Amino acid sequence: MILVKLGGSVITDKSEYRTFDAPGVAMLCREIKDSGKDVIVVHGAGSFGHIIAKEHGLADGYKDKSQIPAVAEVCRDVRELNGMVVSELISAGIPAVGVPPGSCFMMDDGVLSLGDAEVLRRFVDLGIMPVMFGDVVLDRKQGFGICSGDQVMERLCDLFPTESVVFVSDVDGLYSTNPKEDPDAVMYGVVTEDLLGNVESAMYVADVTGGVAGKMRSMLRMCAPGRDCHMINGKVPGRLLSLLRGEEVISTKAIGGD
Ligand code: IP8
Repeated sequence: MILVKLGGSVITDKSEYRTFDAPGVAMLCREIKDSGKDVIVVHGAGSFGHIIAKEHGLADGYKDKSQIPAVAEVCRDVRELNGMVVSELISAGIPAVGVPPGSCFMMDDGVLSLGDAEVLRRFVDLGIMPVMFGDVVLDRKQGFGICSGDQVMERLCDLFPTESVVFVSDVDGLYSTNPKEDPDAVMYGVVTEDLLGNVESAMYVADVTGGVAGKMRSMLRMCAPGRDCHMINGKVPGRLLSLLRGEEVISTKAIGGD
């Protein structure tokens, strides 16, 4: 199994509330189909989740009743986003069904638990891709919390034999600083725990689920013998397809877990 996370930056415009990049997502779905590989897609929330979640402090859990309408709005928005991603997958010829983590699973103090995930396994056994995403998830300790698609990826790795993990972003890989603002930003071909520890403080974009450094930590946790973990640019036509075919592409490869 190959797990592909379509990041919020590649499927939405993160700066504009609820803007979906339909042509971009259609291209990525076709590339997944053309690869012929067994893939499960997870996606981020982008501007369908982070903007309202940040305004109302949803990542900190339940504080007071004023947050509740925002919880419902984010749940509605990320489900609509999921519907659009699933539509593009189906149009590309991939049978897919949305499985909202917040409607099916729980968190314990910020940690998502999928249990035995019979539903996910049975969809996969039928040849249907279950598509989960970053969501508001009920939390036994904090009332609710924000579960990132990255955390969903980590749980899926435990459930399915996973040969490869791909994070699809809107930049070529991991940079020392924001490459869109800093012409001197340096891209790393490889990331390890040590490197991340050294460069993390200079890193950019703090969204409600921890930004780039959080994503890298998640990738490093998923590293295991016999499993490749890459971050690539999904805005470049053909890059995801090449990586899925096992070709060399521009990427940041996470190394750890041995
Ligand atoms: O975009 C965030 O998920 P992510 C989920 O995968 C929400 O980090 C609702 C902001």
